[in-house]
Amino acid sequence: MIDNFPFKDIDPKWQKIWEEKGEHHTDFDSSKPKLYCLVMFNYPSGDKLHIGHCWNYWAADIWARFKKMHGFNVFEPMGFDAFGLPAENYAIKKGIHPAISTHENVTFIRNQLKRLGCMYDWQREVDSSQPEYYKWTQWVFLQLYKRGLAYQKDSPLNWCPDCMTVLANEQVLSDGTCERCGNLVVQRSMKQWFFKITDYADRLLEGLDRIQWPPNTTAIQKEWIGKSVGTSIVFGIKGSSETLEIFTTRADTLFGVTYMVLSPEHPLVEKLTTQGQKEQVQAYVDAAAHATEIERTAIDREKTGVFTGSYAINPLSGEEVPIWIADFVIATYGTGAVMAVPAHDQRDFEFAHRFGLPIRVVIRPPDGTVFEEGMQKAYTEYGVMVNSADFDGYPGDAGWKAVTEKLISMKMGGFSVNYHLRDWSISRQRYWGAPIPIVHCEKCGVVPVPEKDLPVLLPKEDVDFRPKGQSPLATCMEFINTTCPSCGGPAKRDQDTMDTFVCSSWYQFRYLSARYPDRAFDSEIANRWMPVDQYIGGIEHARGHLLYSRFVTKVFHDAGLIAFDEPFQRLIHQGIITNKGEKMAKRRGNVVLPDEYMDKYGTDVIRTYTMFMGDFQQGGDWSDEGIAGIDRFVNRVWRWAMQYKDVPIDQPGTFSEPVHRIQHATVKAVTEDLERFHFNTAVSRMMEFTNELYHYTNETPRDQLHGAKIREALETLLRILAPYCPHLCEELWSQIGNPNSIFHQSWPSYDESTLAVRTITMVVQVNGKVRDRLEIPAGLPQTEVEKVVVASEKVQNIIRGKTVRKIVIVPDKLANVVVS
Ligand code: ANZ
Ligand code: ZN
Repeated sequence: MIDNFPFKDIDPKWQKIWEEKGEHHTDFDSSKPKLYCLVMFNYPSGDKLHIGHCWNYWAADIWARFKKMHGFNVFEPMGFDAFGLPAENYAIKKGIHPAISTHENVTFIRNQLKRLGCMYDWQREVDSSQPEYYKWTQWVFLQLYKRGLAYQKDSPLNWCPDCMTVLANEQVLSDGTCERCGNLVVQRSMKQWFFKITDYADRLLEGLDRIQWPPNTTAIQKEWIGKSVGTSIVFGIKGSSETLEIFTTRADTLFGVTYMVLSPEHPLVEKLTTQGQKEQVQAYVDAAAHATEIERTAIDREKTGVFTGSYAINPLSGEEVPIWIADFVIATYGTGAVMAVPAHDQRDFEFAHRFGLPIRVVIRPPDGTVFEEGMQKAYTEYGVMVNSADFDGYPGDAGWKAVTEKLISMKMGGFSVNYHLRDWSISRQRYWGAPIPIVHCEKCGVVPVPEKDLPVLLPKEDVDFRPKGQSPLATCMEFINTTCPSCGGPAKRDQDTMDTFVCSSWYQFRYLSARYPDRAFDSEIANRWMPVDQYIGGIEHARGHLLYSRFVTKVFHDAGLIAFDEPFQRLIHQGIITNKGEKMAKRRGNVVLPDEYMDKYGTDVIRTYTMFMGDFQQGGDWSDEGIAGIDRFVNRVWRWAMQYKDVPIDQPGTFSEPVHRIQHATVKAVTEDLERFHFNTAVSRMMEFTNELYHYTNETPRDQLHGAKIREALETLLRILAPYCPHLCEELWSQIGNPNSIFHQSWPSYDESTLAVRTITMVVQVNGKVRDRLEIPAGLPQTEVEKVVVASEKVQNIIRGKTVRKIVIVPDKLANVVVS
């Protein structure tokens, strides 16, 4: 009886050997082809590593090991995205300084990570909260500043009253709540730092066609960038020299404008409001300031608005239409004002109904159907222009362009492109982040900190880091008071810190030069090692991190630092793991931690189980019963290997054709599955192969086993299982006498020609007389042949009622059933 896999000894044994030999330390100068496999780095918010993280990390590692065995020089780093709100909130809750609590969490998680059996190159670990790292985050800020891509402005922003900080648009959920704490986000106007990501809108769109990302993710980015091609139109104002510019995608509806709408924040609101309307308008503007953009633009929201008392003049018809204010118009999109066409825009239609404004049809369906009578909703399709003077009969697309041309000739408008993407707000009124490397001098104004003076250290002592609505750094005088780098006079440091998404926007570069003290990254290494070949992480980052990283990479490119301009060539997302069908969540108390399971079953079983649980990109359901099944499988492999690894390699014997065939078929299937991240189906194939090996060895006496073939089958199985079960396979690999790591072996190949089942015709006799011919697989074991022969209908007809004395078999040729 052979014992089960002694993982308690074997797991730490191999982890130690790998570490001592520097197995996972990537040699950047190796002549092998490079492969940069990156998984989104860990966010140490106070929670331990749970199975959701591991699912990601293991998938990445299995794929990377698979590629390593294909001869790639694999780089698989790991680090900590250690600044930011969750880490800081955790510290506040515990009453510990964030520097201390974050350090403790990082240490804890690093130890958990080291048990996972992944190929992390720990020599290149990064921690974004350490000065050696954030010095370079500040340097990134300065590069953007130098290029005019970092600027300050007063602007209405998302403010979370609970976290007491500004949030980027990407951090506000679609229901208007804070993604961190779930509280309702409000609007507040403040002076903030922004990165001008909008300058890159077109290139961020264009680049999507050059990378292999899930179509869903590129679609999300496209929509978020929201390129919109249309017309800007200038309206005159009755009795005033002011003009009102609007943006529209439907210039073909210009003759249907029956009123105009300004956003409550529009600069003309005060000027255009007449005496009689003042009070009403002021009340409305005040109320609008409290609603978030998401609430304001919700389609099902009841329309509200007020009349300013002024009128605009339609540049083509000369008609005068009333100017209203309504909060569904967003100050920061287009020009912050719209021409309203209630017959052809649903929002305008509802608004017109509510306030009794006229509705005029200027577009009809191409077949000319008249639909004004009892109109229930706006007709928003493209059609043909009607009631539009000289433009009647123009079809939609030609129509809006013709109207625009006309406006151009009158100098009352032009073609215009707008993006829904906004500049990235990066300043946070919080303590736990990289200080913004800017000094404010009374004489010189805004002065960047010279690169040689970086890092601007985050003061550790004597800072009351609890959120108060203004940055905690503002009250730390030793930090705030400084001298101006330009004139040497007294000056104050910027009191805000940077959004953590700035830290994570460039970490993929830092890994490559993690210990370089004198530069953020080495350009030559980056050009050789990037883009990242495979990036793995959550789709929830589609509008945030994945966009920011692309932006920053493009800026580096434009600054002449790198030759490429996309950071992540290939991307995949993990699915979601549930626990008995329920979403894993801390508040449900059903989050699975890997540690207790690795204690009970060993790392290899849990690695394999998580991959078997479901399709990596679709998700899976965790169950303890499922683990038991994989535990049986892994131990079956171990026991079989231990039992047959010593069969003399030169022992002649009979070999089973099906084993040979399944071996090749398994290698083929596993290879194809791993290439496409189908980790679960590959496990099933390896189980089938293992079953067939048992079948063969159960049927064949040990001294008749084919030594060389047994060894070949064993080595093949170990090599394809190694990415899943690295500890077990290393151990067996060394036990069968191989001096080097199994991961230095090449991935097994397969022979297509063996995959087809070869059949032979077996002649079947009863008492020496031919009764049947059967097509059966070649090399079928004796017992199987007997079953098939006796089951033949023709044989059955003759032997019924008689006794079978014996069956004589000439392999692959003839069977003679002897009856009496
Ligand atoms: C007149 C019109 C007539 C419009 C019609 C639509 C249909 P996208 O595709 O998103 O760019 N709009 C412009 N600026 C706005 C703002 N700041 N806040 C809210 N809405 C605004 O949409 C462009 C359309 O959104 C514009 O075209 C404008 O309404 C509205 F039959 O103008 B349209
Ligand atoms: Zn100065």
